[in-house]
Amino acid sequence: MTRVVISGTGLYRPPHVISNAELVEAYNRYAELQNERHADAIAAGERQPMTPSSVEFIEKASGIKQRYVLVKDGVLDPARMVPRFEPRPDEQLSLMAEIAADAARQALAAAGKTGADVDMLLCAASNMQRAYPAMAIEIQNAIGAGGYGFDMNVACSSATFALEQAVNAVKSGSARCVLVVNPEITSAHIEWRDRDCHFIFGDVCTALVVEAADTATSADCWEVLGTKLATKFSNAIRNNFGFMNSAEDSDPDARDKKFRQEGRKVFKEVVPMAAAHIAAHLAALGHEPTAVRRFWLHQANVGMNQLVLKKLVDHEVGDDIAPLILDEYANTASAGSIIAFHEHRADLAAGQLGVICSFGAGYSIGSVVVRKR
Ligand code: CO8
Repeated sequence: MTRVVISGTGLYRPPHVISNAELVEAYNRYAELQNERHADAIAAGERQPMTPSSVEFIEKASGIKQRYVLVKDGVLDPARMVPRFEPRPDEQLSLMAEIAADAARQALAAAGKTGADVDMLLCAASNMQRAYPAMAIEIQNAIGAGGYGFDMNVACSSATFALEQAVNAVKSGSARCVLVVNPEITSAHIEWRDRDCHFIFGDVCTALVVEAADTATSADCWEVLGTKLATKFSNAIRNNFGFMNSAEDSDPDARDKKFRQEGRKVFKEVVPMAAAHIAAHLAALGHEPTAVRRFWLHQANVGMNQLVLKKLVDHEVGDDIAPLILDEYANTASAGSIIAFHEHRADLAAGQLGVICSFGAGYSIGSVVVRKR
């Protein structure tokens, strides 16, 4: 059986930072303006006043301290509360392809490869910039890759689900070198006017190179020992944005056309599922959770990750076992666990085990067990 490795990773980090203080100041000003505008309805008891957001709540409830965004313009304007992206002509590289190509080139350079070595490209993310042509094909063209590409979306688990497709393609011989990119432009699809979720997400793009061990030349290779995916339908994280919207005569700006969740329900339901999933995956491969040197977990909530780990190893673990990146990046949907892997693996020694695991909307859970070569 062909041994498969992750031989390089890349990370595109957007140029702008929004701190919690800036975010809360803009939101609270927006809420004040709304309350002034609807003062009569509020006084008549026909409408609830908007309540302010707070930095303390955000940091305590989630662990998020800031987020990166592609554009800052518009989000912090209380009269707008939506980022202002410049539309591009069809002849120009689209924004999603641009950030993906940047992360892809970094991953290829780390793997000692060029675009010409790639014969399969997966663009895996929570949102695609357009319906078609597939983003992956535009990125394939931008980096000079051959073979074929396609898009896939499993929300926060898009990257791990794509990793399984990449690993299987290399194992079966249908591809030699697969590039997985995860461009997450979350800022265009969250509701910045909803205090329950305005703090959650950040923009980023990650990339991974997957190839057969015998073609890999990088000194930093991670053998994939196994992948395990699971889904279970839930409406607790949902977004009704889609191509039927205008034909349904529904308001494209209505609240249900952006990210919505029942955060507490997600927390309670997903933690046990994720812990059981990782434990079962490791057991099937003949390993105990305590044998794992590092967990690169989905980055949605610091408390959530601590609980998943506590269920797995029966005691509290620190950053050394399960590094956190969401304080700096916020929740970057499918890219979160890959950012953690990208930034926190250099200190592991040959032979040590790690687990990349995502969990989120669907529900969906994906785990990838790797060993440093
Ligand atoms: N400031 C102050 N108070 C607030 C705020 C705020 N910003 N927001 C809520 N509150 C209040 C609430 O109104 C509530 O008040 P009350 O008690 O009076 O009703 C109180 O604070 C507590 O609210 P919650 O119960 O909602 O607070 P939690 O402690 O549960 O924290 C979290 C909320 C942080 C959202 C938490 O529940 C959480 O992180 N849950 C896990 C969520 C998760 O993992 N989701 C995964 C989603 S990501 C994913 O799958 C990708 C989807 C696709 C990405 C799309 C990209 C856009």
